[in-house]
Amino acid sequence: MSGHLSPIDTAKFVAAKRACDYVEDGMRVGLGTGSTAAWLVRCLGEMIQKDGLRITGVPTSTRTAELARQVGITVTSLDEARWLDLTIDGADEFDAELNLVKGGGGALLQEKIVATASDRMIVIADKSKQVETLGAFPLPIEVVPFGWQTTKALVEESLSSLDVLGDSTSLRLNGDMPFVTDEGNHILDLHLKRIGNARQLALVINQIPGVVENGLFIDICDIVVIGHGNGKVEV
Ligand code: ABF
Repeated sequence: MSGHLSPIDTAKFVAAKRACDYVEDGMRVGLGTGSTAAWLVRCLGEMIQKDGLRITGVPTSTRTAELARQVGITVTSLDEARWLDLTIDGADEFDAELNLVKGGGGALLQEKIVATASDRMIVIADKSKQVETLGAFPLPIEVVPFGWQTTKALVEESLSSLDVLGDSTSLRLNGDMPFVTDEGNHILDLHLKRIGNARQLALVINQIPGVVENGLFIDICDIVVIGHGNGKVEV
């Protein structure tokens, strides 16, 4: 399955493969979104085919649901599963406290709900996602379409009192049209450069009417599995 991979794909693949060690027979597993999580889904599919692994997967996006079904994972909804043993997902950034920025793929809302409903969350990532301070990656905020320009203005205004660098936000586009999430919402990307107090920022943003959720995952991730381009893995 891994064939001839570029260093970046090798890093993603080895992280995903290593995270499979945490998956046990009979588990209910949250399946993340993104290219690293796609490697995980393929690896789990192989374990189902080759080793007879039995798991139930709860996907965090329609993309992941489609891939999971293709590789033979039994898929169910979170409402059906209620609580999960484990969620494995990618990230855009993680710091030493295992705080994350997620949502570059636009699936942050389902990702956060699923991860929060899990006994354990494991992030799989290539080394480039590790940062000293969060914020270089634009922070995604999912907002309802109604009045999104007002919501955007309120988000920008709220930043003036916070420990962040930068205050510009942009509406995420899909071609010429606003990007639409699986839940029918839009995404604002906050270009902050540096997030000094991620916990405070997450709380303040989520209090603004029109904001559904933000891409900061605080106290949710338990383990980060880091893949390197040379095939090495750190946990
Ligand atoms: C999901 O996919 C997102 O939360 C994150 O934005 C993205 C990471 O993508 P990739 O694994 O392709 O870098 O995990």
